[in-house]
Amino acid sequence: MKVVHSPLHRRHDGGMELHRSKLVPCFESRARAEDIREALADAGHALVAPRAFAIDSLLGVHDADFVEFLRTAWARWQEDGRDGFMLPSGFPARGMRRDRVPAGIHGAMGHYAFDAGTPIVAGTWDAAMAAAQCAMTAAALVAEGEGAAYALCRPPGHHAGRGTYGGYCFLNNAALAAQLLRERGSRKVGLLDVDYHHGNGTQDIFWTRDDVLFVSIHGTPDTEYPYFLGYADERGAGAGEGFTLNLPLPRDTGWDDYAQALDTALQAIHAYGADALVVSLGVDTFEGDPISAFRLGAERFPQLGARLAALNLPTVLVQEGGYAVKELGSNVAGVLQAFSAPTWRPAAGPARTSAPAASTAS
Ligand code: SP5
Ligand code: ZN
Repeated sequence: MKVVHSPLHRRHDGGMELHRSKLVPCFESRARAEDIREALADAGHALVAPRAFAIDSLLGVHDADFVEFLRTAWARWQEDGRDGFMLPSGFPARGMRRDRVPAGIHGAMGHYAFDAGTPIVAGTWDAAMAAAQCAMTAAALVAEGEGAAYALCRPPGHHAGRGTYGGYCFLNNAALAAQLLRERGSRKVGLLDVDYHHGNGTQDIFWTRDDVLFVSIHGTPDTEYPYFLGYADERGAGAGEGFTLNLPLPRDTGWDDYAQALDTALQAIHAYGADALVVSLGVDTFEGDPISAFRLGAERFPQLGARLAALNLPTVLVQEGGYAVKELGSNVAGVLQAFSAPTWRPAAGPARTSAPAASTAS
């Protein structure tokens, strides 16, 4: 299948994260994307470059002031006489003000960030924008008739909300893919997040919408990052009520229990009547992942891919987490296998039209 990849991810490098009371190099590294790219090229997938989507194409998913913050953050940091990497150290918690953005860069950072593990460096904006373009390009390919496409996004995206960043994520690549599918003829998009961590940003973005069903299988926030979202009682609000489904699982979950949750998730997407699928593909569910605690062996990733492919929907796969660098590429390649089988072809497809979704006749 087509793999959309940009070398610009390399510009996001050199930052540190607060981990167990120490600043350590980010687990989210350049080597991750390099390993995936090599494994997918070896497996015979075709690497393609992203298209040049403009900044405006982010605004269906993100607030304009947030995008402007990300675009200019590094320049403001430098004007403050600083170098290295940017991490916030204060956040507006309960009882403090969130209705105004402090004028200074330190306060502004705390306003938009939600953790001290997501450094901004000189090249972060270029890399995040390239990753967003990879995701939108993969979605455009699927809207134009490809059965499936994979976006090799780095930095990842599913923790980034409408106006917040964290969890190594700046722009929500999977949400941008879903939004583009909607604008190019899809009526109902199923968005399945299988990263080990809850996709709090994606949930935030689609919380009040019924045109994208968000389903997430993840380590329970009772003990796992991002801690403050991802419980089973979060089901959406307003028009979006019932269109968010969280399936949290305890640490040490193995394949049998995982596969049951996966069946529940796939059944929900089928029942919803999705005409396209976006997968937030984190492979940090792997038993060897250094920051996660599920117990899926490498042999489970082809099985995961086969179940995803069995939905028979036009599918955009978007890379999220996965930090066991040595096995990362082969685990991702495993998921993609079923979609590359010569016999696989999605049954239903979004209307192949360039007209906006809203004007598509039923
Ligand atoms: C995209 C993605 O996978 N983001 C994950 C961000 C996680 N960052 C904070 C992790 C803190 C978990 N604590 C580590 C415990 C090690 N046993
Ligand atoms: Zn993750």
